[in-house]
Amino acid sequence: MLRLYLTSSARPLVRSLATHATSSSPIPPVTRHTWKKEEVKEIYDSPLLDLVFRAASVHRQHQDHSKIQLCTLMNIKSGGCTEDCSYCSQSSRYTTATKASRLVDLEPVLEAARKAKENGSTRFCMGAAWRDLAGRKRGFEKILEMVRQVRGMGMEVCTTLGMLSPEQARQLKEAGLTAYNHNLDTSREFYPQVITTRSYDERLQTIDAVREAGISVCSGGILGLGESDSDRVGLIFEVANMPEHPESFPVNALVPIPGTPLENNEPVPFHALVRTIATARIVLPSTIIRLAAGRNTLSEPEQAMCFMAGANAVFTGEQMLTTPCSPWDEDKAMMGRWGLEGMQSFEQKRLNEKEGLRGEKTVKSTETVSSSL
Ligand code: SAM
Ligand code: DTB
Ligand code: SF4
Repeated sequence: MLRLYLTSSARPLVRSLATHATSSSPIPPVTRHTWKKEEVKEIYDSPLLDLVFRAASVHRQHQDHSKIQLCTLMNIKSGGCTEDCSYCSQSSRYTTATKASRLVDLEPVLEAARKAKENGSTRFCMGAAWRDLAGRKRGFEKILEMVRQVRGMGMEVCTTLGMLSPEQARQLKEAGLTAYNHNLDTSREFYPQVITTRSYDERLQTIDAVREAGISVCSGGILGLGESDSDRVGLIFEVANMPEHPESFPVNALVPIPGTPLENNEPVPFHALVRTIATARIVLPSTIIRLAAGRNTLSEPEQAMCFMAGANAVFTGEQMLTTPCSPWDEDKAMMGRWGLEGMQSFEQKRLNEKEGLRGEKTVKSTETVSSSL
């Protein structure tokens, strides 16, 4: 597949992709689910500008590259988590500035979701610092109500609550959950150096339960953990061979948290972030690639390069979970400068099909966004 683009016999294809915006491409969009690790590595290792060019071409062939999905996060249950994820401010194993809290009430959640919608976000994601939902029957019922009500506002609703059973996934789907975030975080090989309290296969089981319940899967990773290029390739290789590609692939850059084992890690080199995004874009052509944690440390031209390489979603608003987030007004102004617009809710074709919404009117993120977009 890669050689098609790199050998001299592929020149007409490269030209057709380059001019895709103005002519109808003769190449039908293809999504593969069987990738060899060497093939992913060959893409990742290709000359950086060729890689970005190819990713941008694939992006234009499969999706509207002028649209960015705006998602707002809310931490609905902070800290005190029993897991030992070595990057996380919310693990009870480390002494960090994050305090443990109880599950928040419904009203503040609805208020935050309304504010997010008014500011142009079309997805609202609620995170809880839990290993799983065992023994949390009342809390889970409260969360199901949060999901129902936020979905009722016409927003896409996502949660990240730790491990799920198939039955819990089914109940979330019934309540109207659009997507569930559960990251693989890194390659299978490097994973045991980052987390020991939950296995890679347990993560895959939750992802399977989510997919089988008909919920969109949001699963990606985190860079800057001390992993190698081969681990970044390994992460993409894992999701590339899933029976369905995740509808969304978040790429987090480690935000070093004082008190955690990774507090002194060096930032991930920017070229490695771009290579990861571009490779994911090529291998997962219809997936939304989410530029996630750490984005506020990137300059505007760096963010623009990530969008060029195929990133098409961001977290925006007042806060990530415990770390800073780029605010709506800055993001809207930046997007305006680069000719980017907010995605409507349920605009992603695969997600729309999963929700059985084909033809149904979607909610415009721009409805409530300033005309500067
Ligand atoms: N308990 C849920 C779980 O682990 O699935 C909660 C969501 S957890 C905070 C979601 C993801 O955020 C993690 O898998 C990791 O990729 C990312 N993340 C957490 N802390 C981070 C940090 N300090 N820097 C960057 N990304 C981080
Ligand atoms: C994801 O991959 N990144 C988001 C979302 N999914 C839930 C969370 C990032 C958290 C960053 C660290 C913090 O704010 O605590
Ligand atoms: Fe707990 Fe999630 Fe943080 Fe891991 S990433 S310690 S599971 S809150």
